[in-house]
Amino acid sequence: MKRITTLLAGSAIALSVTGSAFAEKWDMPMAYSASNFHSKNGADFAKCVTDATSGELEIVTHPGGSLFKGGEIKRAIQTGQVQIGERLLSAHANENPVFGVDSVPFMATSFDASVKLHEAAKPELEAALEEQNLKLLYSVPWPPQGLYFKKEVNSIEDMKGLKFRAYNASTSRLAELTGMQPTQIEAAEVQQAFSTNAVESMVSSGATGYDRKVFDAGVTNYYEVDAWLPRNSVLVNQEAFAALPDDQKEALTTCAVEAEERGLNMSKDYTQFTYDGLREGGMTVEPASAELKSELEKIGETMTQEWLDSAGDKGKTIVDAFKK
Ligand code: PCA
Repeated sequence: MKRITTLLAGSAIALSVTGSAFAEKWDMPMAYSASNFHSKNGADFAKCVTDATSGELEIVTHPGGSLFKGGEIKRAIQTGQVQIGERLLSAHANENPVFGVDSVPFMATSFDASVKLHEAAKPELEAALEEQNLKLLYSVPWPPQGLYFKKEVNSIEDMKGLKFRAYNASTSRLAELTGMQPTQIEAAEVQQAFSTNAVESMVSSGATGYDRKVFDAGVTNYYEVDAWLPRNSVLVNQEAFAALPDDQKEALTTCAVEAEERGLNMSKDYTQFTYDGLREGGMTVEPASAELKSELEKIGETMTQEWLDSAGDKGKTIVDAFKK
């Protein structure tokens, strides 16, 4: 923020002005820990915008769900309680199945496929967001999803009856189809949930287990499944965006393009880093057994069909573009 001190000519009165009359400060809620790469990338994005506009548009990030919890962030942006924020869009697939496109098991299982699927889905995603007074600024995938347990697990049989932490409808459905009992819990509360035995399992990336130190909460095994790569999306309230001068709009979109690219690379780097971190914490990290993987793939086929049924023509358009 600019501080201009003007000494009025011929008088001893100093007038202190903070920024210009139109300087804006935007608070940007984010749901994940400050040390997570999404949060660091968001802080870099915020600095990029603040610098590019010489502080005329200052963005301040609030990680860890400190301003709004994950589940509240999207609505807060839509209603203008905040102008901008980051959210795991797939948790809103109940509003529009298109939001769940990145969480269909085994549809896109690598970083390259995730980028391709996102490009294929973007027109439909942007249209769905526009209906809700939202604009997509950038989107960054989490590392590939695998399974966490407090015991060794080699097949779906071993998972039956476990209490399972879900983060969206698709992870709840996966639990149902594997005979587990899902409860939706914010990433910020995952360690607590494991340590009190409220849950005994979850599907997530190495990142969230590492960020939340689940090895200190009795979690012993991580199985690499590479089932899908869900995305965090940074969204802006459309009216707030439209009200900005052109140079500030441009700063936001230019910094967003950079953030999307940088975030993708950070996510790739964080994958191995967090597997190593889980091992250092005492956990066993290994690929899922062939049996477990093929059982999960079968469930993936069911869930792909369910998603296609719910997403209708739009879903088909996306999948056709993705498979091209
Ligand atoms: N971490 C987030 C979403 C996907 C991921 O890898 C979570 O577990 O909530």
